[in-house]
Amino acid sequence: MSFPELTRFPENPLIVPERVRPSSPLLRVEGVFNPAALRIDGETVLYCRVAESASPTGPGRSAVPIIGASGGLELLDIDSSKYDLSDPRVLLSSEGRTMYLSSLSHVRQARSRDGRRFEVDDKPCLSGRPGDAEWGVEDPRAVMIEGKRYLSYSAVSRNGVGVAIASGDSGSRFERIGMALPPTNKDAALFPEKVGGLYWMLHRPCPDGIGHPDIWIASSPDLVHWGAHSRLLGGDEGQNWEARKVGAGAPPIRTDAGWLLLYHGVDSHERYSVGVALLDAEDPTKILARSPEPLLEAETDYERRGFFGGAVFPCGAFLEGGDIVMYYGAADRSVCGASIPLAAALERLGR
Ligand code: MAN
Repeated sequence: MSFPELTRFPENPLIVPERVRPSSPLLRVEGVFNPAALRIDGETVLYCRVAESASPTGPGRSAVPIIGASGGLELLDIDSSKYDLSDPRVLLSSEGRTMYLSSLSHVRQARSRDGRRFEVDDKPCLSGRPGDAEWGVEDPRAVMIEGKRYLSYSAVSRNGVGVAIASGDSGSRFERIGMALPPTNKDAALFPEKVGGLYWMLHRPCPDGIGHPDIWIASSPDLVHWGAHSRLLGGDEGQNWEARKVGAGAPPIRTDAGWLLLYHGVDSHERYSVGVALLDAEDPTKILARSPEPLLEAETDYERRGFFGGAVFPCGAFLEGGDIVMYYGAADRSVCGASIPLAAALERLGR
């Protein structure tokens, strides 16, 4: 059950696929979800993941959209009878390996004065590129550092999923800085300010074999070179709702009690929930508290049904008038919002 102190916006879902213009006439928008969020000059700015798919070319075939070698859209004509299609997100081999994604994602800006009614840009502000992001860019998290906007995101290609960082001055266009962490790694969230003279980032390696998909933390002198990696928070040390894996959600929020972290936890049935923890203000490698119960679970119809039902996935949050305002993806289909008084969240963490 979600925290009773949490309020979902009555306007949810705030942005749905039908409201988003496809980036090409050959594509259909399947989902607009997992949004990064910033509050800038009285405006709420979201950077949403937009996932698009192409119509099959015939029976038993799939058209897989990718970024081609020239940087433009390319549709791969695939014999889908050779693959396991039980997960709508991917085409799996008989050994359970992801061979293709069923959709291609980019990032799109949406803006609002009241945080509820959004105008969605017609064009992407960040797209995949040949090489390390030919299968798209996913799940951005945004911070404003020294007046510049930064996105950390998953760059996906046939060579794996890595963590890349891009920056932008205006917000309608981001330029890639580089691949911060090579595959397999995702769910990266930058801290919004330096701590102890360094930049910090949460990330989620995906070990194969030994180890678990846990949240790790790293620091950098320049946002390019990352080191001093250490494991921070493991799902297997938590409760059932997060036992399978955890990943950073929104960039940490500075509070008087420490860094407040919203993260996602996944259970053995692939249900995604939102958890909350508190990190030390001066040393973010230390966990001060962690709630045994999830802050938000998929309970409403728009969270339980969609492209991938049963997933609530936070990528952006900020403080506003004593409340934590959180934006999250629901069922890999829509953008939703919720808020909770900061005092109530801290009380749940024993502060
Ligand atoms: C992945 C994530 C998200 C997505 C969830 C649920 O692990 O990268 O993109 O929302 O799965 O499908």
